[in-house]
Amino acid sequence: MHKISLTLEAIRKIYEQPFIDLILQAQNTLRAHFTPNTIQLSTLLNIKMGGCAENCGYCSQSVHHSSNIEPYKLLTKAEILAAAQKAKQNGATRFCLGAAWRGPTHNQIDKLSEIIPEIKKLGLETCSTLGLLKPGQAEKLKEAGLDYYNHNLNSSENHYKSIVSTHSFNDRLDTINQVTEADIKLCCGGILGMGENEEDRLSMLLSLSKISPPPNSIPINMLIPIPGTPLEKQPKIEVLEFVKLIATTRILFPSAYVRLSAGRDTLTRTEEALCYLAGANSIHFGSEYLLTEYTPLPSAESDLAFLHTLGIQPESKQLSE
Ligand code: SAM
Ligand code: DTB
Ligand code: SF4
Repeated sequence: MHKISLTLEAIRKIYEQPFIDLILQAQNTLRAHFTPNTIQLSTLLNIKMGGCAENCGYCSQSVHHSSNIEPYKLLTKAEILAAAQKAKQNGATRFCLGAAWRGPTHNQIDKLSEIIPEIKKLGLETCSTLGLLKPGQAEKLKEAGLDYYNHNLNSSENHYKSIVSTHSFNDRLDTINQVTEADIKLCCGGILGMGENEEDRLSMLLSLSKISPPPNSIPINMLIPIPGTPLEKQPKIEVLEFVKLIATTRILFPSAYVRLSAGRDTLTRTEEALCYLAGANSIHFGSEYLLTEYTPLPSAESDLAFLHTLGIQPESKQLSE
């Protein structure tokens, strides 16, 4: 089938329509592709904290910045599996391993290849976010049974240059290509609120749409300005702009999970509900924080109670009924 390629103007037309029209279109799009009132719950585990050689301006785990985190080395298989078991008990369906690496070594890929099948045996989907991949590594992860690889574009190509200098937007696209060529499903999104303008945000969506096949999972993060990083003083993005970007993402990627990612704890529960109305259907859930203590999450109990109030069912419950 001939695929019509999107343009920035077409994306802007979606984004700039009246707010209520945008939200309605997004919610209708969601309903045409997913069961209404369901949400995916994904639990994150930071398997290696801090000491990263890259200089991403948003990240507390970079050696170039002076954030206050306590680094640790790669967790053991037993530690990782214990966290996966807890995630399963809490009701998560996906478990994502994050590591503060520029990219993994072959030895680290081998270690993770032993752990991934064990996580799958628990009945969880597996995801990992390990940084830039070297040739052959995506294939190895695929052989181990990895379902998803997270590697974000994070911003527009133009703005990304002013946020990171130790790797390029093209380096990220190269890893993304390796992931899709190895037939691993792609989780790829970005961060809003890093000083980019509206055009940068829409251009990031355009870049996402050019990936073939497009991401199955799209995390939309709100920048958490972390003390000690170059972006520590960035003002918070307007929540309505964030919501509009979620809705636009939903419309452009109808069958992808759109994840309300970093920054959820900075929203009121009412603002969070607006994100679900705008088509977000996935959250990080069930751990104390995302990757570092700078990004706390509500407790699993509090999240489940809130979703219950909205009549939104976790996907896992749906599946088991
Ligand atoms: N090192 C790997 C990489 O950069 O791809 C994986 C871990 S990295 C911490 C995963 C993602 O976390 C980044 O791509 C970025 O989108 C997000 N992230 C990091 N710091 C953040 C912050 N302060 N606020 C919002 N998102 C952040
Ligand atoms: C993604 O897009 N967001 C998650 C996940 N992928 C790995 C991580 C957000 C990290 C927030 C920074 C922190 O925890 O310090
Ligand atoms: Fe942080 Fe990942 Fe950048 Fe390393 S590569 S500084 S862990 S965002």
